[in-house]
Amino acid sequence: MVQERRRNRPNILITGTPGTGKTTTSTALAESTQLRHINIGDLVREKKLHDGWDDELECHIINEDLVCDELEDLMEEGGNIVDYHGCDFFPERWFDRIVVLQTENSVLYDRLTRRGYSGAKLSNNIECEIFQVLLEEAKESYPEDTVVALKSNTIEDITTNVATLTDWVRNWQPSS
Ligand code: DAT
Repeated sequence: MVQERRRNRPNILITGTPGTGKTTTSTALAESTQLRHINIGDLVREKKLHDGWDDELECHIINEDLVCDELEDLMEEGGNIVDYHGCDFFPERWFDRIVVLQTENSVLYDRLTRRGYSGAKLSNNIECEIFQVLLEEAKESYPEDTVVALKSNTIEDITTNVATLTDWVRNWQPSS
């Protein structure tokens, strides 16, 4: 059995389809709470925690075990905002809050097109959002009362979400 250890600051996972605003939201939240922002995509590239490049999906093939090993000590310490478009391979015990960002299809389409996505990469991501893949994945992987879905269509949504999450961080207390 894995022994529960107490952390003094919470760990938050910000997830959602690419383009829903995870990095923008995490950056602003890290600034307002002084928590540490960990962008998994950047970490995988910087520390080469992957098994090469997937030509079809046009992304690195993430090595989930290496990522989890890399993060274990930091997560145990607490005070992290993890930013990634997947959530089912992290240990459940790591997170106190799982935030799933959601964006209307037409808005997301424009954002991803502007980012240079096209063809299968674009349609896969739009489908991922239509079918609420990340919300389902989060609900299957974590206790339901720790998962929250937040709209991320406009800049005002980001401001509201960051304010709500900042309040939550300030009020968070370690479980006894
Ligand atoms: P992600 O990290 O989920 O891939 P991002 O934070 O990089 O997303 O945002 C992608 C682009 O969309 C970026 O140019 C900022 C913009 N954006 C994200 N969320 C937004 C929102 N709620 N309102 C307006 N623009 C947003």
